[in-house]
Amino acid sequence: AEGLKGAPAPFDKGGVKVALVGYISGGDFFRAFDNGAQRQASALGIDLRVFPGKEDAALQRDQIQQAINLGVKAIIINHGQPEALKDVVQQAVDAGIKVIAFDVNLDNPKVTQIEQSDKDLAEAVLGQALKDNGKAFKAGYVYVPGFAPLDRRDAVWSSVKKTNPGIVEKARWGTVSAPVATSVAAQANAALRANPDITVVFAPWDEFARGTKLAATDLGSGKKLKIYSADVSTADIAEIREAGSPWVATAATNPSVVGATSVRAAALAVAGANPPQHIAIKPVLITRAELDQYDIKTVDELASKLPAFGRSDAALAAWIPAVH
Ligand code: SR1
Repeated sequence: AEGLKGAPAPFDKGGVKVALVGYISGGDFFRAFDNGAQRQASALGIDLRVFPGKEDAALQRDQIQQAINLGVKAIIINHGQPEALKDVVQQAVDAGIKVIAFDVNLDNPKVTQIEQSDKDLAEAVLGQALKDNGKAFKAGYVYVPGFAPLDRRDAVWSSVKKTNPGIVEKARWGTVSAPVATSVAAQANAALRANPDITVVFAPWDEFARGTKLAATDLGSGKKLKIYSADVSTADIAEIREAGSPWVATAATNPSVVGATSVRAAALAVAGANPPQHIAIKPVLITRAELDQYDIKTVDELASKLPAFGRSDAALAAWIPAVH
């Protein structure tokens, strides 16, 4: 293994084992997160062991156990069900392993928690929805409780409805069953058919938005509907910019930046440099109008146009090579 010149132990010798244990298997967000994590790990000479999730809490516990047995120095946990993980995470902590949790609240003072400032994210995109549609409209909402980012975004949706009693939530749907977009499309089809007066849908995961768009297009109701989401990928940008697309705005971080930041936080912890206990990566608002105005076709072009989207200043150190 190649060591990293000028880096603190154990990175000076290289081959530091770190595990990345996921919960959700599909979708652009999680693919890009893993790519960013892998790029940052390679730059640090980390031997990253990736355990893909299958939306199976028992499997995820087992994978954390496997990572402990492998002798990893750190474990990054990407989503999951807190109650199924807390004791096995405590075992890792007791074994001296550093734990970084992205979007799953493990409620453990020894664990660094990372999130995408979900409150800001939901406020930004719902602010755009109010700007576009006024303060009174019939809405659809896509939600699955029990996932930290969705619950934080849900708190903002509840508060926006409370402040604007003219917003009426006519239907609610959502599932994390893979493939998510296809499963959501079937639900959205029924909900939109039963509630033809819905004009706005808040779909705060890009897979939710993609499924809802699919249903609206099938029903021919795309023209009178506007979809507001979270997340962005190159495929999402194409869907948002498609002629007549109902998907008009999203608020997002760059998921590969979030993956890279998670690995940097793990590296700092392993080097004894104590990363902050809570790291929040700031999202940006992305509207179809702006994508069209600057003719942005890819996530890389978005990062060049909006530097705040292309990087995070969290968990940096002089010895950690930057990845873009
Ligand atoms: C089921 S949770 C899905 C969300 O996780 C990440 O936070 C992404 O932003 C996605 O929206």
